[in-house]
Amino acid sequence: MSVSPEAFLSLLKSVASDTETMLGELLTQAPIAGERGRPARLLEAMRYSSLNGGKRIRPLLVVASGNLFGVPRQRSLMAGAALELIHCYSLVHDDLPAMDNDDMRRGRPTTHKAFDEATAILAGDGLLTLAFDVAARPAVHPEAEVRVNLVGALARAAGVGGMVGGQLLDLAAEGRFADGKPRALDEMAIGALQAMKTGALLQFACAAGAILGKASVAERDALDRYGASVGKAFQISDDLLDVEGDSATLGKAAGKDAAAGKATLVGILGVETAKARLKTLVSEAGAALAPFGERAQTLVETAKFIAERGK
Ligand code: GRG
Repeated sequence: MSVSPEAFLSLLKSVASDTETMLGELLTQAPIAGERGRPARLLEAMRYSSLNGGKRIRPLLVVASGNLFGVPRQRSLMAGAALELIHCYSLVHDDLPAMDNDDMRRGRPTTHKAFDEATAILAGDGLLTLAFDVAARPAVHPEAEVRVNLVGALARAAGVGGMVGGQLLDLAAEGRFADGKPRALDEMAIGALQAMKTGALLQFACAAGAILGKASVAERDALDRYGASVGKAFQISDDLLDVEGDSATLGKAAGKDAAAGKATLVGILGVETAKARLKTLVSEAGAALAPFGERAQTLVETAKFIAERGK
């Protein structure tokens, strides 16, 4: 049975709303066991950076991949919330003057603009560390071994060999650590950089359902292949939005990649070829899910949504 676009959007909405509730509950003013206190300004900046915004695509991928293995929704949502905390931290730090220097995100001032740079750095640090606290909680899975697998995979996706490493490669390609002149990367190098910077967290989202559902190696591999295609599709569609989107709809500055001389696949391939590549990636994502048959229809729709999204 296929999932209609309307049913997909309604699921995305419900996951986004449940994620919002869960993040709100995780970010309460009252300290929890083991904490000494939660400074109000820091907590306010963490809430500002993670609530009331975001499509919550990553939690949706955790829920949808978990559904393949009958993972209870609340467990997937908790793992998804941990992942979303890391995603939100990365946006706060990425927007800082030392990185992308952006004033607007999700249609409102970035965290360092709404607060100040030091508070934004600490809010990002707070979100990052809270993510691992959340991922390690028994509410994610009653078995400690499963939680350890999840936490390890999350750390590797987010860290030096994943998102953080990819961010450094991106800044290096802009010439930040040398003469300030952008480096011309070839298609392979761009692909490798993007697989780390944005692909790793998306791929983790798909792996998370398999980890929580104690999937077989073959099932895990299938979701890895799906996640890799979705990660590439996400990046191309993000690059296309930077070229074709307008700042008002995006809720952030458009046209920044070209202005910074950033190497993107859209820049190398051209808009039309990039759009054709996007279509190929969506069908590759669907093909990777073949072992799951009809049960994977939500993930098929998610790949389409990611490729066609307007912001
Ligand atoms: C600072 C360690 C560090 C890493 C930053 C992911 C990243 C690395 C920076 C984000 C910059 C950026 C705009 C990358 C393009 C892909 C991306 C992550 C877009 C935003 O993700 P969405 O569309 O955002 O899921 P929402 O707002 O819906 O959550």
